[in-house]
Amino acid sequence: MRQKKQDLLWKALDGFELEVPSWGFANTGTRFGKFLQAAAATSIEEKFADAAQVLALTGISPIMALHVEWDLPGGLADVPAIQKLVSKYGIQAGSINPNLFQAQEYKYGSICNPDAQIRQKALDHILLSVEIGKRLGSRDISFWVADGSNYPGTQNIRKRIDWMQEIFLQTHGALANNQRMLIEYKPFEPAFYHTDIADWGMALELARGAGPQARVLVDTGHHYQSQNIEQIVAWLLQLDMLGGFHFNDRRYADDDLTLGSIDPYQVFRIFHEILSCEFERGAAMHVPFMIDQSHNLKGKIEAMVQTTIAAQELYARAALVDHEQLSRLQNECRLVEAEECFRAAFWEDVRPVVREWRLARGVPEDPLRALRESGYVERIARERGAKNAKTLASYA
Ligand code: PSV
Ligand code: MN
Repeated sequence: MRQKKQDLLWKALDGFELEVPSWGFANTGTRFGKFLQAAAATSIEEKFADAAQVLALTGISPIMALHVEWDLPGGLADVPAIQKLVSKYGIQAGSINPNLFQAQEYKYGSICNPDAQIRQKALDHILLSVEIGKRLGSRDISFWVADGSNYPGTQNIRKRIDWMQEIFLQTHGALANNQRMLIEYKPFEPAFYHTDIADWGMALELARGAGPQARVLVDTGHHYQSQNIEQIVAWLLQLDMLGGFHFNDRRYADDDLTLGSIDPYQVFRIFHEILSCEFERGAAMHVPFMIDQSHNLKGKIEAMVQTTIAAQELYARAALVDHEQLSRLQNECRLVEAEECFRAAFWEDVRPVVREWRLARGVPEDPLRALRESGYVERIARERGAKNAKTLASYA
């Protein structure tokens, strides 16, 4: 590989970081059940320990997203313990995820529930999440609103818009200057007739209505079949409304599969949109890349390392696109040459350079092999096995 490409790759690799989800280390699964893993984390400390292990192996995932209900069930009282874990394990607290879907009261919705008292309960939880974010120095509050309905005519969609808008306004009002709120969308599931925030247009409108610190979050699994996700990304970038990603892959719906396992070219195309925007603006976009996967069959830590590697390699490949040349070819409508210029980067094998980069940065050149050889998973499986057998009934 020529020197210019090498330099491009090293620069890209140095600037690439991922946030891992705390829930990806615990015994989560599908709504039909879960296959228990003896090595799954059973406490917030174990989640931090696992995240630290992934960081030691990959060097690029120093942040972990937290889910309030699962990771801070005691609310603000749990903040000091989290702060201790942050310094003990060298993993920062990442985005804070309020839980608006688990309580029994949310059967007919949380922030869109027709019952004002239930909406208030949801708002109280959101405001608690904002406060937790402030105390932990986490910038982003990340909203996944599972609200919706299953049958036509059973809910007033427009009233529910008003209720959401009102709550997002109040949330925005509680944010510190350095905090942001990210609004995720999802076309269906758990609701099957209508989802209150079903697509990026609705999320965008809600974010704009909430205030200047609100943005849209793109979860790659939350799209219709064959939807052009990179086009959505391009629009959000152009409007300065892209707040971040939840990475995973899908074949049929929100399958939570390993990033790039089904369509690596799509991940490349998404990264390209970001990098091309950075090239044109001459400035880094600082888009947070978070993983949102829950593995029922693969080993949790192994899958997290595999995802991290996949993201890193696809990002590196996207960084090889020659933006100047591509832009010239696009302007002159030289279609085949433009497409080949684009695809050439996708087909480039960056793995040897990534391995060199890892060694130079003090991490194993093959993180998956290093994980296997470390015996870490076997050790924690011995330590946690009995506890996991007991926690079959709990979700995280
Ligand atoms: C459920 O679809 C989900 O995967 C959403 O994407 C959230 O971001 C995540 O769970 C955590 O609440
Ligand atoms: Mn998500």
